[in-house]
Amino acid sequence: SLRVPGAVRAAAPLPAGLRPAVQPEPLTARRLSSRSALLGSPSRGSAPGPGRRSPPCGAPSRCPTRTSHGTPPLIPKRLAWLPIAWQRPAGLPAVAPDAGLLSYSSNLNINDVLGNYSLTLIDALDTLAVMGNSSEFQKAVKLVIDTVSFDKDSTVQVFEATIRVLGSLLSAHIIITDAKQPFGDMTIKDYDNELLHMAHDLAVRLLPAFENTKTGIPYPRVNLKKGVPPDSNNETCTAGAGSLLVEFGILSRLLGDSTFEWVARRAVKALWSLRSNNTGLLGNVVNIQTGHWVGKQSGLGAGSDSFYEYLLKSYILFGEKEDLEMFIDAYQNIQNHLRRGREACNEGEGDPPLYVNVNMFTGQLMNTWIDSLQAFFPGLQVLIGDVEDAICLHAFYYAIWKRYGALPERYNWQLQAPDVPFYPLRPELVESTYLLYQATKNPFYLHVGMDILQSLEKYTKAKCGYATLHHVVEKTKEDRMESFFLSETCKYLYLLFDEDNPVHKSGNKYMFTTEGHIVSVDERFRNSLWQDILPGEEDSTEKVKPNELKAVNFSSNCNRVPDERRYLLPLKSNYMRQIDRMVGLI
Ligand code: DMJ
Repeated sequence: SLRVPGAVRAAAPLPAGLRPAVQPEPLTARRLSSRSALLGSPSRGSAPGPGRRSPPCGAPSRCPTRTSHGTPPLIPKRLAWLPIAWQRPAGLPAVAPDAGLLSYSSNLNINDVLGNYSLTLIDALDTLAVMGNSSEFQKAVKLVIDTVSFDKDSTVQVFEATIRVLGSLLSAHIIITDAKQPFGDMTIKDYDNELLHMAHDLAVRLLPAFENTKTGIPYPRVNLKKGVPPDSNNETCTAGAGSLLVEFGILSRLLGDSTFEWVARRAVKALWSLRSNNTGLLGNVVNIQTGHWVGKQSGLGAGSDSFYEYLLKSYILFGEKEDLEMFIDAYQNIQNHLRRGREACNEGEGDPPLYVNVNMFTGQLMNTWIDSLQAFFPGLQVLIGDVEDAICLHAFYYAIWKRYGALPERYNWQLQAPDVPFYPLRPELVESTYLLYQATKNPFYLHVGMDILQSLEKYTKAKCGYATLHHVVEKTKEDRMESFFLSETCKYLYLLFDEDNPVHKSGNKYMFTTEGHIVSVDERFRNSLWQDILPGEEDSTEKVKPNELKAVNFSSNCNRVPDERRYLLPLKSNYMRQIDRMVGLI
């Protein structure tokens, strides 16, 4: 049963069976040659530092991101709620620009996600393309090319810089250079691969994070000018260190330089080698020098989420068999140890299926909360074809949304109350809603999307944008709008209702990065020029064909939801009511 007595159980001591840390190959001069060239440049200008050390990413993120540029796009009528988010002048807060904002240097609500590099402008680029707004896309790209520099004395999180900035630059570059131009004319006059060069420049500045680490797992933060800060934290989270492969792999394959894919892949393998012998699970925070797990919690939310996502997405994009094998193994271990509740989503007795947080070594429950980040998982399940199970988990999160008009960062399913009550405009529930709609075409998911849209309008709309909810019960606002609101939340909502979007046309095959950036699933990403970074010489060239996925022993596949169910509730009403009762809705 999901209802367990007591609150948080103590974590188990480190078991003897912990696998030893891998000893990575050192980075060679060849691999780092481009880095030295770029990092050798003298310092120019400086940005105020964050003024504090941020916690490792296993903790619920309080990382704020201000909208740093305001570029109003032309928005179709049905999404007329959107432009306000772009109307914010550079650097102004979302709630009230004149409401006594602390200066950047003393405001503890500003940290190392920002980077002082026009984060929101960059993160939103492909949203403009997906909306078919070529004039604003072109204007925004030019603004990025003309004004953004990474030669800054800014200490940034490697993960956030990778998924939000590197990923967006690569996505926009792919859109600009696409011969088919499916979103309308997104070409840039006299484009000379500037965004790719910028992506390269940024990635080279992130490379020091992968040096001087005994495990090969990267440091969580680097200074873009000076490399890893001397007082750097040796602890990092699994998701932060192990979800770099999609962006780094694309960059390597576009440039024909294995460096980036090599370091990202080495980090994934190092983390993978540290999984528990007993359960096969990974923890959420690890020491990059000793390989010891500092956070032994294994779950699907903060600190872990995108690690699993990128095992599958790396495989989809690059076709490397080892990525799929790791994903299948991980998925199985998740089912075995994290999943609680009845066996089937839509039949049988018992509590609804839920994925809980357990001790990675024992599989025992560690606490009774789930976090809002975990709402991405049904979307990943859709991708692997486990639609039936996805329906159930999504329904649980939607019930929480219905109760609060938002998702609390952490929800305690035993206490039926938020443990951490803020909502920073996260996209995960919308993302899963969109992907479930694509898989089932059940109008229920349009209804969910409309419900979410209306809550966003009602509770988060502010004078100069959309604001983080400080407290989902009290509906108080915070002075921050995360960049993923435009890159993900708005994009997925738009796509949910835009049936004819080029993203949905069968001739175009796109995959979303973990930050919601579209990248085309393209032959050129399947052909690497190197084999030395891939496993066992023989295996290295082995690609799994997409139809081989069927052989995997999952309980369902994409066609599992039969047509006759399309206009029924995806989950039987008695099960829906059961979930509503569990979250205190009825
Ligand atoms: C995004 O930056 C990415 O989706 C990341 O993987 C985790 N979640 C945030 C948004 O919630």
